[in-house]
Amino acid sequence: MIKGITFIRPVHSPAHFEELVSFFSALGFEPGRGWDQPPTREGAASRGRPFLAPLANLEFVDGALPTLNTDLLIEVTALDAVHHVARQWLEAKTGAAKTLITAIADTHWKSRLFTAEPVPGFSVAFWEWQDPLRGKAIALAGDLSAADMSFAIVVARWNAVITERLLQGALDALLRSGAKRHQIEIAHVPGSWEIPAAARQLAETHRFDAIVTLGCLIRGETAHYEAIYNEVARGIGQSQQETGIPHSFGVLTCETLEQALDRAGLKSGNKGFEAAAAAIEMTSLHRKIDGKPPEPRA
Ligand code: RBF
Repeated sequence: MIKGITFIRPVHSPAHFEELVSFFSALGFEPGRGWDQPPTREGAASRGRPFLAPLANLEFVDGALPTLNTDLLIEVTALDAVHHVARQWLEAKTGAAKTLITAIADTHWKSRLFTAEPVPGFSVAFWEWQDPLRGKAIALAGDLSAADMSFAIVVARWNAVITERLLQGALDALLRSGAKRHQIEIAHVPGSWEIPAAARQLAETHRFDAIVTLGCLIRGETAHYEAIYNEVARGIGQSQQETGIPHSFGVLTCETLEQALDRAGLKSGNKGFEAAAAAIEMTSLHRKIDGKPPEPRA
C-alpha cells in the first residue's frame, strides 16, 4: 500500500536549516515528527524536520512546463495571505524581501503563483487555483475566518479556575481568526444553570452572529448533576433552534477537577478554543446556506 511521498531536500548549513524550519513554520505548515541523529561511527550527526501537507502529488508532465527556478510547488488556498506572510518573514530575516520573492502572477494553467527564496539557492513556488472549487469535493463547509463576525460569550463563574481558562481559549480562537475585540461581548453568569437564559436573551437581540457558551459541571461536586446538565444542554440547544442563531457548546461535564483542568488547556486542548472555532465555522456555514448562490464554476 502506498502511504505517502517524502521529498528530501539536503540543507547546506545549520543556519539554513534553522531558517527553512522557521520559514515553513511561519507559513503554517504542520510539523511532522522531527529526528536528531547524534554522530555515529559511520558518519556525522544529522537531523530532519518534516513538514506535512494534506495532499502530495508525484506528477509527470509531458509538454509545456511552468518556467520556474524550482521543482517544489506548494498548492495553497489564500495565496495572497501566504504571499504576505512569506514577504514579512523575508523582510524580518533579510531586510531585502524584494529580490527574494516574486509578485503573484498568472500561470498558463488557470492559477496564480509566486516564488520565494528563503535561503540562498533554495526556491519554492506557492500557487493557487483560480477556481476555488477546483480539486475540492463539492460541499458546503464553513470557513474559519471570523473577520466581520460578532460573538457573545456566556461564561459561568462557578468553577472559575476552569471557566476562565475556557474563556481565554475562546478569545484566543476568535481574535486569532480575525474577530475584532469590539465585536465580542462577554456575559458572566453565576453558574452553568444560568447559561441558557442569558444565551437566549443575547441571541434574541440579533446583535450577534453566534453565541459561545462556557461552563463547567463536575460530577463529584454537583448534586443532581445529571438533572442540571440535561437542562443546560437542552436550554442551549433550544435557544439555538428557536432563535436560528448558532450556539456552540462549551460546557464541560467532568468526573473530577483534574479532568476538567485537562480539558481547559492542560492536556486535551482547550474546549473553549474549540467551542469558539465551532461558532466561527457555523456562522460561516450559516451565511453560505442562507446567502448568495455559489459562484458559477468554470
Ligand atoms: N454550576 C456550575 O456551573 N458547575 C457546577 O459544578 C455546579 N455545581 C452546583 C452544585 C450545587 C449543589 C448547586 C446548588 C449549584 C451548582 N452550580 C454549579 C450552580 C448552578 O449552576 C447555579 O448557578 C445555582 O444553582 C444558582 O441558580
